[in-house]
Amino acid sequence: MKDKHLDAPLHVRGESLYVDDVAPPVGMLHAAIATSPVAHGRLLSVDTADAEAMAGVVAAVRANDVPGDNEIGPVIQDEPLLAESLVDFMGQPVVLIVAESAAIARAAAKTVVIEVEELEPVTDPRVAFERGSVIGTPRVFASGDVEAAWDACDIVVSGRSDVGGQEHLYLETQRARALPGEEGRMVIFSSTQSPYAVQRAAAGILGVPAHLVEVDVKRLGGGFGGKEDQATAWGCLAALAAHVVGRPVELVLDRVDDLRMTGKRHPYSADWKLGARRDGTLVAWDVRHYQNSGASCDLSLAVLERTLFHAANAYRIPNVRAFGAACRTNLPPNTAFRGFGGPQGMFAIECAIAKLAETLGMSREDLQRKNLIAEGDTLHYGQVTERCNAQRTWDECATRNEFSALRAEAERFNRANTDKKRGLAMMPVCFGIAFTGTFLNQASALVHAYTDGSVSVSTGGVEMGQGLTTKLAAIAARHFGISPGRVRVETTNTTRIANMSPTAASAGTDLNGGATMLAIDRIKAGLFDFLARELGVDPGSLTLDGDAVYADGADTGWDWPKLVSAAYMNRIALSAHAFYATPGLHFDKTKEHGNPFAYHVFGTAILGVTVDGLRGTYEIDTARIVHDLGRPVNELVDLGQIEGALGQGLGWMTMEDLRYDPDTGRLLSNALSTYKAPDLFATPRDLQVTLLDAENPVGPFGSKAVGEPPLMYGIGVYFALRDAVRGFVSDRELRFDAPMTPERVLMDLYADDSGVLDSGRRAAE
Ligand code: MTE
Ligand code: LUZ
Ligand code: MOS
Repeated sequence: MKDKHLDAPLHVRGESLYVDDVAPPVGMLHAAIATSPVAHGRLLSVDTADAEAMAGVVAAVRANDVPGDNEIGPVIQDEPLLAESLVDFMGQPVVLIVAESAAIARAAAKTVVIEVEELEPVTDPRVAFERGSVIGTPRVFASGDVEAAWDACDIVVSGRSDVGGQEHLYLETQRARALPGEEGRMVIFSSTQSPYAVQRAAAGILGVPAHLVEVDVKRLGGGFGGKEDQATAWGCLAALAAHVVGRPVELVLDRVDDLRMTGKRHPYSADWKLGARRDGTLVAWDVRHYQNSGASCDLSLAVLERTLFHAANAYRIPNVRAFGAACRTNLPPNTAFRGFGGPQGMFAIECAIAKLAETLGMSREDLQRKNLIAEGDTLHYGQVTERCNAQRTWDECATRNEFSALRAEAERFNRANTDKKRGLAMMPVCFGIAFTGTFLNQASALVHAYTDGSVSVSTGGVEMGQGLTTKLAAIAARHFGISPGRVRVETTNTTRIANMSPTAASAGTDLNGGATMLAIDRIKAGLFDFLARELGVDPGSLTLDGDAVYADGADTGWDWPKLVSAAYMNRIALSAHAFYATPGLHFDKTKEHGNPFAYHVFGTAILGVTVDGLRGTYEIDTARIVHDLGRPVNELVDLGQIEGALGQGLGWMTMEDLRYDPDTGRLLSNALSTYKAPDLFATPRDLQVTLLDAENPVGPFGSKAVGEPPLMYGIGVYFALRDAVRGFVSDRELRFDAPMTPERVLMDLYADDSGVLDSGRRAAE
């Protein structure tokens, strides 16, 4: 199906409603936050007298106003909602000011005087690790015997790679609105990927049972992982304020506050060793990942786990040892971001492969192709690949796009030009689909058919722009056998769906689509039993297609509206709730082996760039992708996901330069003037996506998840840039340090080891 995203007309006309577009309830107040001025310290005093004296200020809320537990950590309880005695990152919430307008609240928050005794902040994960500042315990995923394998290698390369964080930059900044009701009820409208996380945390903060808190989500103006867990604090703060003042309260972060107060993609530093035989066959991979987790756990341990799952990307390596440590630093807690640690894991192995190729004098592509996983290979965490399309997507990508011709053309260009050089890279991706925390792979749906034939579907899935609503409506219509216009997907609400998992891990369609189909099965079974009695046929002979009911393929004269209204008159249920749990998943954390994923998504991209050797600037000319989506539920929506993910991935690898002051922990890239995000002009002009002809028996209607995997094609851009830089300086040692900003390119071309630029240097080489 190629239908448009259901929200597209609303977005274009500006009619889509977000949290604060709904008319405010009578008496609603606004909140703003006073935050820690330092990255690490002890609170000495907090003076809110000036703020409270301002006209229009209603309350100043502190940690001791929390009626329940002042604690919102999702995995480890290490995160206070409002700071009590210690502050662990700059921008950490300390006081909540509630006022008649957002402008007054913000102005008042600025007058709060927070006195601290400063403690030394740590911003570097390696320093944190040396000092034993580690969250949880380090994990090691291993297969074979790495130590014993080095002897079997003809060549071993080692090195270090560093990769930066990334700002989510959702268009809609974090926000929530809380409405107190009777008997302690609190209704929260939140921009969250995880309504249940907000409900659970807010109930804990308010000290009430979860059933007193209702969370409702219509849609998000983007989440990208940044609202998988980190929408919770703002929902809780709005609820706390509403509880204290007994009136509705809205909390909206402006862009600058959102940038400095929220966590981002985790920066990683890695040490590695890769061993191979002379012909390029990989033998052993040893990698140590130091994750910059920020000040509290948040989702860091789950992110780290996925880094270790994807530590070998799509390559067959018989001996693997992947170590990972979540290193606690004094930065805002880093969090989920599209790919969830997978991209950082893949970046390190791709760096090692680049170095090995250079050392062997082999092309990077030959080395990659030679070692791609195949059907039936056992991955280093014990899962055996099924319907493995790694080699298929690679070969189709290389052949269809005539990679060798592209290579020859780039070489011709590079011989003819001295100031500009072209670079190429291929990037294979193998990404596991399922939450790595097995218990999260569950979902429910509540489906109603009304007597007029219209249908309402509620699930725990959140629409964040990815088109989940569009795909769920299509799945429901198709599974019923009714026309798509009859189906409406409702808001995501904790009273209709309990204990929902976040919409994340790219699994939104699989999980919520799976539950929706089960609920529809129940309704249809009841309807067909009823109709079979009416018609005197076997219920198994009945089918619905395009609103018409058939018996053994022959028209019965019954259609959908007639069926539901007749069923209603005969007291047949027209509603059903169903529960779905992804089958076949298990993982043994004591052995770090198991079957964590329902399946893998495969694909390969060719990336091409042109670098200007005088300016360090570049253009991303080409992205040609062959991607495995199975049989997409909505091809147009999924193509949008692939293109958007690529854009986000190449931004991370090239221009998005997230910087904190290493000494003070202050965010330096704290506005869109200092943090550059890709726009349309960064999109490759030659962008071609081809879908692999493949089927996925375990996805809805044969489809595969789409959201995250294509982000990792962006990693190929880094290696295409490196390839182009190699065209200028063929045998200089180059660092592995992403993002490859134009500044970094210039450093690679002209700087000596101490970082001093020398314009004569390149000419001399
Ligand atoms: N696409 C849009 N437009 N906006 C988003 O916030 N989030 C991404 C991806 N695509 C996102 C998006 C992330 S991080 C994930 S995990 C998936 O969508 C989540 O949705 P799904 O599970 O329904 O694919
Ligand atoms: N969230 C999570 C995720 O809790 N577990 C995961 O495995 C995951 N993967 C991707 C994105 N979010
Ligand atoms: Mo996406 S990082 O799973 O929200």
